[in-house]
Amino acid sequence: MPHRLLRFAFSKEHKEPAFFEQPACLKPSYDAVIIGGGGHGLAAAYYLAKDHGMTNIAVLEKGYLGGGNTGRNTTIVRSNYLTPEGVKFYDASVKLFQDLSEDLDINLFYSERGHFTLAHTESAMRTMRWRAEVNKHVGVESCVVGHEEITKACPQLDISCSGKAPIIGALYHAPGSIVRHDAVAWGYARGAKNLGVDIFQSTEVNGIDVKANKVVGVQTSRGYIATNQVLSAVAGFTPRICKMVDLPTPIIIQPLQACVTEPMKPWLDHILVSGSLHVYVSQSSRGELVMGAALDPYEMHSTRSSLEFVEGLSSHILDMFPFLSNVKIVRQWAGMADMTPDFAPIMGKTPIEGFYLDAGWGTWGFKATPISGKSMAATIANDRAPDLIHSFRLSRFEEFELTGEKGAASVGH
Ligand code: FAD
Ligand code: PYC
Repeated sequence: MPHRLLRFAFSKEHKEPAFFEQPACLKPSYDAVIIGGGGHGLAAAYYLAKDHGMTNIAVLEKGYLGGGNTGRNTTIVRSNYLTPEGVKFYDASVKLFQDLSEDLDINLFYSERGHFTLAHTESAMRTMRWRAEVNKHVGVESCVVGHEEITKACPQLDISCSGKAPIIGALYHAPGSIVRHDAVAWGYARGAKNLGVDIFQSTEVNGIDVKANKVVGVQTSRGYIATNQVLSAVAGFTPRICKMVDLPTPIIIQPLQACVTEPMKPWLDHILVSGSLHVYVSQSSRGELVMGAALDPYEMHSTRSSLEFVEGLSSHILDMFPFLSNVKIVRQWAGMADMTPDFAPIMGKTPIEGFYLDAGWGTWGFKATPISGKSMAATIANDRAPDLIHSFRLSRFEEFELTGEKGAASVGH
């Protein structure tokens, strides 16, 4: 073990500089408690303080900030969705992302790359045309391109995919970007803290007290908090938190895996997604290829990653880029994706007064971090959800008004 690490581990005098200090203890009561120190919970805290002047707020994180799906995702930001409601919502997020480094005063390495969703069949091309038309109608830059344009943008790609699944065209979305995911969590955390929000790591919520259908308090591993407003922003842990207030949701948890290669000189400018081969890839600012595949096809509450995943993914990536055969995969991991039946999130008020839900982010929620934070902050401050998230209300499932986004989900399902 490096000497420096040991020195800091055993010494009380040589504290590592902290990005921000944590208060010594919980206050007995807060105006609102946010469960989950991922991007969504932290962004909601930041906008509650910034947009609505609500600062008597606690964010409780059972692990460390960004240690959930926020720090496990493959950082793709885009708004080329299928429904007009989805496109408008994610477009508002892309716009917030474009100025976020400046707003939070932290370099998020926001990098606009252009995003290709590759089509290998005529029926996939039909979906691309559909998405392009909806996107353009709402003012989002997307168009259908032929294989010549894909080859021009990415000459390294074997357009025939080793003869197995020739690419015939793609949906091209110029604003598609990547951004450093953990910095998004840190930036929102520091911003919220500087505005007066209390953030506690290693603090688990074990129970939520409800009296006469109203939230009255939260039991935590650090003690009890009296509060009338609780936001659950816990992604893969949503069913556990909802059980605490007896609230059924249609969410199921499935693992989603990803991996990175050793770093290489920059060669891949764009983000490429293949719906048929169920793989996607981009190159990070460090030079690693960041890659992922389809959801694991079973419910499992675990972040275990498998050999089967890297084998399947590698074989498909090699169909697209045979020259990568000697490149090493250096890390793989998994996150717990909170999947909804219509591939759209669940946001807003619930039948329990004072209990708000920001969930159902499945494989697609990182890109929504800024706008979900802003929308949930408005929902809590006004006790009313903004129109922008009306299509994502929990009650849509009993009203048979689903917001079908399966055709725009990047990874296979
Ligand atoms: P999280 O970041 O998971 O935060 C929730 C937090 O709640 C966790 O830190 C957890 O520890 C905490 N928590 C849970 N229970 C408790 C409790 N009882 N008490 C206190 N704290 C608790 N989306 C995209 O848009 N683009 C992508 O490219 C993309 N790629 C992905 C790749 C992978 C491999 C995975 C797994 C997901 C991907 N996603 C992507 C989805 C995205 O990561 C998530 O939807 C998003 O990060 C959810 O953020 P969050 O803040 O809601 O949840
Ligand atoms: O939503 O763009 C996305 C995405 C890519 C990989 C996982 N999710």
